[in-house]
Amino acid sequence: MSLSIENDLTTANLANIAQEARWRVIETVTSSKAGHVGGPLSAIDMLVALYFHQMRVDPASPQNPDRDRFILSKGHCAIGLYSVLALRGYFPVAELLTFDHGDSRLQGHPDMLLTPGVDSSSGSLGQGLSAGAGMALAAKRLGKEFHTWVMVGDGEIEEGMVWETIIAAPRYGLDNLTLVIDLNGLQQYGWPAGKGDRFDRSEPMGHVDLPAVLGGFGWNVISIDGHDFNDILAGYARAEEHRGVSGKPTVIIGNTTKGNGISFTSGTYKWHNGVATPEQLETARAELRDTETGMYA
Ligand SMILES: Cc1ncc(C[n+]2csc(CCOP(=O)(O)OP(=O)(O)O)c2C)c(N)n1
Ligand SMILES: [Mg+2]
Repeated sequence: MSLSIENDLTTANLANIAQEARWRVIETVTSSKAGHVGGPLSAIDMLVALYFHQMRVDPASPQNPDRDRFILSKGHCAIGLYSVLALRGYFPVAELLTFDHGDSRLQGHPDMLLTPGVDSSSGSLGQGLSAGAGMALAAKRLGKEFHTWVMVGDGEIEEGMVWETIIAAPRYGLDNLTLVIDLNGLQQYGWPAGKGDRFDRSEPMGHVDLPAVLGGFGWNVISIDGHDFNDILAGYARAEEHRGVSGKPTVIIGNTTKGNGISFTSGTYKWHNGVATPEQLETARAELRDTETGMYA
């Protein structure tokens, strides 16, 4: 059974896939009349790079014990993960339109018992890194090579449980664990923007020197532009190079924009969640159009 990495894809291919994934997010949330938009769109490039380039996975064998693991700890962004999983072949793209229906495999927050490719249920913020550390520790104990990736939001890391694992993971030498922080500068609500804030609300971690803090806790720290595929792939490659060598877990700080890729959702907390009007959906369709074929099937 092969665990493939589709690493022959160019950054232009990956960017094209990400545009389609963005379209699937807004199309699906509009059709289901509920869901999150801003967080999925900030994460999508980093998710596409994981599933289409970095992780050793096989969509035909989602339970393969040797697969790399991924936990979307910011589980409200499930539709971003589902869009990428569908495009990668875990289930039909058409199934996305069942999103959040009562009898769907694609619930509003990830359910590892329902959805092929989902390695951990999530949605109650703050818990995914602990589960990921457990998986990484298990890999070490079992002598397995797989890598565990966890993605958290910048609002999410206000949760104390995240920091319990940030403290514990270096003690266990979990150099097979990589944390990706989607530093999109916004959470759900919060305070009006102050001096130095990028968007229309105060940044959850704007006052924290995250590289210094995380480095101080004993993590390898890599900062990237989370919308630049060259940067993302280089960051991921460096994180994997640490496995079995550095004795330290790695954190990738992905600098992103909430709602990235669609003009009216970009950089505003108001599109944390929401349903597009027919006019807004047409705007999104025009902005995300496939430059070669016109529109996605
Ligand atoms: C424990 C917990 N508290 C509150 C919520 C409600 N909630 C859902 S998303 C969200 C904001 C998350 O912000 P962030 O982590 O920055 O996510 P992103 O910007 O990527 O959407 C909140 C408070 C939750 N899901 N879980
Ligand atoms: Mg955020």
